[in-house]
Amino acid sequence: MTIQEPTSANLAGQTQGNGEPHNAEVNVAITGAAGQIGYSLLWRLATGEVFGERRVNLRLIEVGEGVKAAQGVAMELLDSAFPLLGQITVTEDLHEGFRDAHAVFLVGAKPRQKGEERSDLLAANGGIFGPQGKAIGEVASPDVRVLVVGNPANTNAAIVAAHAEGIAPRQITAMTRLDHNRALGQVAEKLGGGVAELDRMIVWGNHSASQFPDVTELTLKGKPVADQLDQAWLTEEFIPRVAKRGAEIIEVRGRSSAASAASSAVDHMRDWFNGIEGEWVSVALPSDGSYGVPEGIVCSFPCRLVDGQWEIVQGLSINEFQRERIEKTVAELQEEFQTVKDQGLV
Ligand code: NAX
Repeated sequence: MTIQEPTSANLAGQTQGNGEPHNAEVNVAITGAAGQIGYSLLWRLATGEVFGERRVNLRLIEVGEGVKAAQGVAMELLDSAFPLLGQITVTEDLHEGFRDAHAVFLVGAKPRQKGEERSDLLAANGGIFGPQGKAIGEVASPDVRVLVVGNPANTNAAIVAAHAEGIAPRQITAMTRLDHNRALGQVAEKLGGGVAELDRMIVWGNHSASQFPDVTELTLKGKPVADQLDQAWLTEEFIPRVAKRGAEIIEVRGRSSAASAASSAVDHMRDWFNGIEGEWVSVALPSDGSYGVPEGIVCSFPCRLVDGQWEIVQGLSINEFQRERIEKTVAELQEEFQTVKDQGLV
């Protein structure tokens, strides 16, 4: 299939100051489009929920048997008759998929096989995310926003950042918004409030069991709530539950989280394109050394949006409990980073 060129690609994602987008269409690439997250995500992207009133051209990037399945997904998208849905492209070719892309969701990844070491998994994914990063650098729109969902998401994003020449590190992120949303859900249930009344939740570190969901700065209707949450509940229930929620979902549902993952990916990209006033969300991005996290590793931080770019919230005082938890998850990220460095992937 051919791809229609965008009318004003470089202005995508920018607004006129009144919240209205300049340009009429946006090119969106999704790898792993035939997977279960893709099956939920694509419908949300086609509605206008993320990119507003712009025409959405979807590039569904798949491999192997996934290509035929993605063609079926494309047929269903067509059958949904979305007024804002433009061209749908199904491809295995990274250059075709990423050409002039303004938003990229890297969802497809190689899952860990039985008996496989963590280093094997990192190497296998390096073989996927390195070439994807390179192709993004070569053909995507210069203002492209990239969200890595496929696991191990943080280190996969570090590999993308190392290969995406000409793309600023801050344009490449990994998803910890699902962990953030899971943490909000747990606290809202505990306190009996709505998630919309909560702000300043933080997830630090890796999208893995070592992550640190942190309520130290959390507010409910603008007022701090840490004092209302007892330490035993936080350390024995809340933190492990959020960190291992993925495994809990598999145990109960029989399959991994897909709709909640897609929903969080939508939240991440919608906020990035449209802005969020003053709010904090958790975003994994290449560290600039903030909070002692070594530069280059992709770590989840509290972030807010300033002029369309994620900025790490600065100046938080970190107590001993937080320091210990942050160091633990950062140590895991450093180890992963070192492994892919030794493999020549970053
Ligand atoms: P599925 O196995 O349902 O789908 C994955 C799809 O990716 C398949 O259709 C496969 O053909 C395709 N694929 C594999 N390699 C590819 C490549 N090189 N290029 C393009 N497509 C490729 O998995 P799904 O449940 O959709 O999950 C996708 C990924 O998200 C997994 O790595 C999973 O671990 C990860 N997750 C990350 C989360 C996060 O918060 N960061 C949460 C949800 C999810 O677990």
